[in-house]
Amino acid sequence: MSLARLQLRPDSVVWDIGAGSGSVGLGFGPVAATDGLSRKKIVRVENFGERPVRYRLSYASAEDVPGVTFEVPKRITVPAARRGGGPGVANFTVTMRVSDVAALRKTPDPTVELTRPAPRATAPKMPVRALGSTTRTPGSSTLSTGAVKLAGTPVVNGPLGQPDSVNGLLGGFQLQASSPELAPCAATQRNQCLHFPSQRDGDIQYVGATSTGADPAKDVVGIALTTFGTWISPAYNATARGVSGEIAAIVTIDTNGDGKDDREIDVTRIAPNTDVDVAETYALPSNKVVDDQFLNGVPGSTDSNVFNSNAMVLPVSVEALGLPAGSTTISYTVQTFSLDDGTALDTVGPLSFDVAHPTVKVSNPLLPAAAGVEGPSLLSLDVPGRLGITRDTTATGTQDLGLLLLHLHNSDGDKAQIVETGGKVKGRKHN
Ligand SMILES: [Ca+2]
Ligand SMILES: [Ca+2]
Repeated sequence: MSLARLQLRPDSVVWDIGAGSGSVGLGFGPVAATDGLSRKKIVRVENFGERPVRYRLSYASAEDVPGVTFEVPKRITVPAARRGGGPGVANFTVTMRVSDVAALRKTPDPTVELTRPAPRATAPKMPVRALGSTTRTPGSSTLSTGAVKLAGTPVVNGPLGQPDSVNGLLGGFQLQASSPELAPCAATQRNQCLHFPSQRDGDIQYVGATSTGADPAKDVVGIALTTFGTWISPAYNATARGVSGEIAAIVTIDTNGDGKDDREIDVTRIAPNTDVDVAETYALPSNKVVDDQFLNGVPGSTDSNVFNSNAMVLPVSVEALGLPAGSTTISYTVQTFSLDDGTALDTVGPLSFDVAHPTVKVSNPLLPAAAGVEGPSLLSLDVPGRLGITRDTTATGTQDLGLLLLHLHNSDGDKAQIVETGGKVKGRKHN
């Protein structure tokens, strides 16, 4: 916003965006955009001078955002300071309006790398505190091999795999657990509860798993989780602990059924001061890094809505799991921690998953190579049409609660969808 025709005396006028903050920055934060959506912010201007001042206002962009307009009034007049103290005050409204959702583009932050990270030999591990665990009774769904039909308006803004494009992505998983909402902490309960309402972003809602197969030479397992609240960043950052709204998610895996964890997956940054979030797998107890995979399984050149979300996919290569010969079943536990105060929040598991035989999985179409995925993909494009489903009842003793679909680009609270029966999915909406 620029000022014109203005004779300002030093310190005579104050712009205040927040209540008493003195800030002159104005941001709308992340917005789940739909056509015609608008948001408003009030700017308060205080005049400590003896005369009224008049501003002519206009909006000047520092970085163009196609499909979005910003409106300000043409003029404001701020009255002179009141006699006996107190500034003259005028408020005006800044309106952000999504004028053309199809024109929206994403500009990658310079801290996001667009290519696959190389595994690192050592890395700071997240602190882990033991929690009690919950186990779900294995169940079964009535879904059968075939297809589910997706309907709705897709998010397709530009070619797949281009850094400024946004294409809605979808993941399908064997739903293995549905975790209840945590209650606020009380004097008698300090664990498995919310110390702050913002910790809902670590309150696990659903956990699921899938795989592209069981071949150590090429296949990948994906652990999916959703939470009841929306996180700002999903990754542990050893150099910026305690950033409000950040959570840490870890998955511990017993690969040989002896009751001891052999692998741990952390959601972390590949390096300090970058926003390249990875699922990093360690061998236990050596803590040696054995795998780094992009969070959600796609590189930074394909947007997967990592930040300000409540759904994520933690991939790990089958090779890195180091399964014993002849065995394809793992037992895993998902835990979340709040970085607001370092407390353990929620835990789900142990859950049993057969890497070679997911009871239900999306068979086609999977993301094409243009998305930058090396090898078989865990995700599909979230577009209307048929989504092929393969049902496999070979696995025994694994939690099978249906199909968990993650619509990674849907709006907050609308990303997870449970399909319990075969056939048509009604009321699907993308936004
Ligand atoms: Ca929960
Ligand atoms: Ca073990």
